[in-house]
Amino acid sequence: MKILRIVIVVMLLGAGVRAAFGQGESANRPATAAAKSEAQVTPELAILDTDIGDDIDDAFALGLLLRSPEIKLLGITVTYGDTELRARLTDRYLEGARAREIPVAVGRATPQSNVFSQAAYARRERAHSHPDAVRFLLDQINAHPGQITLIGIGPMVNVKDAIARAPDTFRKLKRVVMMGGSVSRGYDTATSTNRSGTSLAPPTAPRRCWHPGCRCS
Ligand SMILES: [Ca+2]
Repeated sequence: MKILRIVIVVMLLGAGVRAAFGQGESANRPATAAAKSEAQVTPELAILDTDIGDDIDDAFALGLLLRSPEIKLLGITVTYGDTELRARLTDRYLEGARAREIPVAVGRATPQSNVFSQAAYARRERAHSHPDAVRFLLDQINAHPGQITLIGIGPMVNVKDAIARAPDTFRKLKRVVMMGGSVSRGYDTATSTNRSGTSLAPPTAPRRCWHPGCRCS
């Protein structure tokens, strides 16, 4: 029943986002006069790195981003577990929100210790190929140096891989905003509590974000 309730919430969220966009316009293409006025403010460029599909919070975060005219979402990179299935879920979500033009890139698959609770929702989207998340992220950073905010709300697998592949490029991000969990203490001791889902990846990725040259919060 819990899974069913979460599925219903996701469907309602998608319907709500669709209704909010009304005339088939995405947040990046506002339709009303008031929205056009808001759009005159140059939006912040952002990329969302997410493990959407488990708890509902990432779906809410994506909905908020799509409804925020002050942010231009350049793309979404999915991370952790069955990433291809997460990408299909994201495609279906964006279709419901009439924002399918936003690119979805897929990170490498990893072992998954929690339940992919929205897998049934994701499987209703047809399977097709997606660009590589790390390549997409680095290409976007090079195309917009010093302008992109990376919002990390999933385990830092893609972040870790991007730093390992091209650390100098990664430092060209404007900033990184993430749910980093316990960065310095980690979760390996008996006294550690309150594990953040984002910290399921080794803590080395968030720690590296704090290196000189990376503005991280
Ligand atoms: Ca998450």
